[in-house]
Amino acid sequence: MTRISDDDLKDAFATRAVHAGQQPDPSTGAIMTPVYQTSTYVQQGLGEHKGFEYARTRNPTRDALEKNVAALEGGRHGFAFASGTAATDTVLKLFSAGDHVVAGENVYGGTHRLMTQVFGRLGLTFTFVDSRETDRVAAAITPKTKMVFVETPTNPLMRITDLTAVAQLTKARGILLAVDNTFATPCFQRPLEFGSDIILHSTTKYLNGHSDMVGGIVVVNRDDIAERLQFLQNASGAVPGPLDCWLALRGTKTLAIRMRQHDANGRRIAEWLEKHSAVRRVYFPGLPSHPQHDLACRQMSGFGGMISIELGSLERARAMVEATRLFALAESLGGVESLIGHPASMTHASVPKEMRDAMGLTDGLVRLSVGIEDVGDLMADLEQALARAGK
Ligand code: P1T
Repeated sequence: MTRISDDDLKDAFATRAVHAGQQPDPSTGAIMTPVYQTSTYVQQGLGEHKGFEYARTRNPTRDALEKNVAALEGGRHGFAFASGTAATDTVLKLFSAGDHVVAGENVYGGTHRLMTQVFGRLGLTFTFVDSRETDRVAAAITPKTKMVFVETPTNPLMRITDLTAVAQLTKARGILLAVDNTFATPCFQRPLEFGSDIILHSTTKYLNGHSDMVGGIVVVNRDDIAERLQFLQNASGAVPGPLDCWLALRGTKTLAIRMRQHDANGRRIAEWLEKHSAVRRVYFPGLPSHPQHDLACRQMSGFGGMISIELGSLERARAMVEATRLFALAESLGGVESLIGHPASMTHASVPKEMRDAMGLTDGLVRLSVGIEDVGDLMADLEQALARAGK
């Protein structure tokens, strides 16, 4: 199992981002971990090898990424997957038919679909709750519950779960707390420090940061969960290729500096949008007007570039997303380039409409992934697009 060393955990975040899990290549001294583009490894004799037998089971480029992200989260073990969805899929395979999971109602649409339309058919049961209210999480737990699964902040309504309070609840009941940390990244929030057990990421997003691969990762501290995840990673086989691992690893090296810029741009744009007469409501945990701003400040050290805005109607949302010039209309988030999306018809189309409406995930909601471009240019682009959307 790829367990990271104490040395990888002792440095500050930005140093870990560049160095943790990285060794010069033993055969050449190459400072960057090579793309070990191989499916298998020659063995010296029966049962004699260098720790690598077959690339579904282990690959040195993947090892380097797993150790790096584990260190960023302050965890001991990392397991990389072919997508964020494959990471979630593998976590759900820790459980068996009849087991119950309490999940935040505002998880990514694909996560909701995986839970209800794949694992639901296989006998896992799910209760979706508004995890802003710890009491609702507590009330949903039954003797069959094995895990609480939340995103915080959520995609796209930017709801915050109180990680300390929910971890107290799960620990007291001997069940697991899994946190999808894709939006905050370990740069701004490290859920293991608040008592969570399992951290998930779509590395497709901020960790890679350049919108040039799809991947996922799971980080844990507990050896028993790590052993089971390692078994599932190999047994189910949804592993990433070495080039995608390499791209994610190149991305994490600049995570600290990129997140600073996403955060600076995000705050400026959220404050400006809040005062804009064409915008009905802004969802951004960094705004003092966000109803959970104090909680966000307690468990996050920055807020990044994800902002959602309510425009009041599908027509206005459509007009805006079709009018931007720098913000590209696209699924996904977390890259250096700014994106704009319409959650109800894009990322969350697989969530039933009644559930979307009840949560406030309306047809008038527009989501921004603010990149690291010049903030003045981004604001000018949004200004002209909002003008096209009318009042
Ligand atoms: O797309 P994939 O790498 O499989 O990751 C799924 C996923 C998991 N968790 C969160 C919080 C996510 O946002 C995602 C993917 N989200 C998008 C594609 C999106 O545009 O929101």
